[in-house]
Amino acid sequence: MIGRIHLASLFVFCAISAAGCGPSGIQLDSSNVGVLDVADEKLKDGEYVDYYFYEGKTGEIVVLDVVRTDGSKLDPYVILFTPNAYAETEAGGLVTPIAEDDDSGADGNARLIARLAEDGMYQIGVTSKAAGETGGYEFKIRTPEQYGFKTAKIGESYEGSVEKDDYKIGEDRWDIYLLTLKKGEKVTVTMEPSAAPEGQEQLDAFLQIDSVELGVDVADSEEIGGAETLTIHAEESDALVQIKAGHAGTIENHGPYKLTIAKAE
Ligand SMILES: [Ca+2]
Ligand SMILES: [Ca+2]
Ligand SMILES: [Ca+2]
Repeated sequence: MIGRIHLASLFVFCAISAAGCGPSGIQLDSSNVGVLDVADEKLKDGEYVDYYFYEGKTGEIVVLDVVRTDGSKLDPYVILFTPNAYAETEAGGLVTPIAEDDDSGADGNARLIARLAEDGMYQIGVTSKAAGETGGYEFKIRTPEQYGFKTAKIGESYEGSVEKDDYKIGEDRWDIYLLTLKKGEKVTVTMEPSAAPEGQEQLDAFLQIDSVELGVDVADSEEIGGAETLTIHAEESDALVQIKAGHAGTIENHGPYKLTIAKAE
């Protein structure tokens, strides 16, 4: 989850005197191939960084993927910053990270799922896990639908099944549900195994919350009578929560389940 906080340094887009001048954004699903190298700017802990911009809309959910290219030894890391901050950075100020990710993609690659809270030009830092890393990468912004992620609502239940062709992270398969919470809302998420098909063992359910924004409190998942349950509390602000419904053992242990999202006190 949120591992560390970076403060981006000054980034000059155009002459200070050029009024109204700002960065131009990249498009959804466009391929942005780049290299982190010694000529790049550095974050304060010494990681090289390339900055990109995306014109986002209020409530939009985006998936940011940074994948190392063939032959690259980079351990990709991605940071999403507050929108419309470039004017402050031109004046020597600092921009604030909203969310960041190291390894949510496959094979150590970075994948961040975020909800954009306001209209604006968002700044994104493509960087590395450790200081001084160099190498090639491809950066893309996509919609959750492009990955088959489902949108969940409070008070609803969903029948699903963890299967071998589900979304893969390492050796684990997941069904991904995206839930938007308003500030102060608290929910209990329960994943209950359903009766297994004839001749198949019942799923050993596993529940995880990932890629949450700052200010969201998540209790550890606990098993109660075969069902996994956990509580999420959006303490400080509206928040996007990524609910991952998966399997506890190997993927040989797959099967159907029911996921319920209930309002908690
Ligand atoms: Ca670069
Ligand atoms: Ca990484
Ligand atoms: Ca599934």
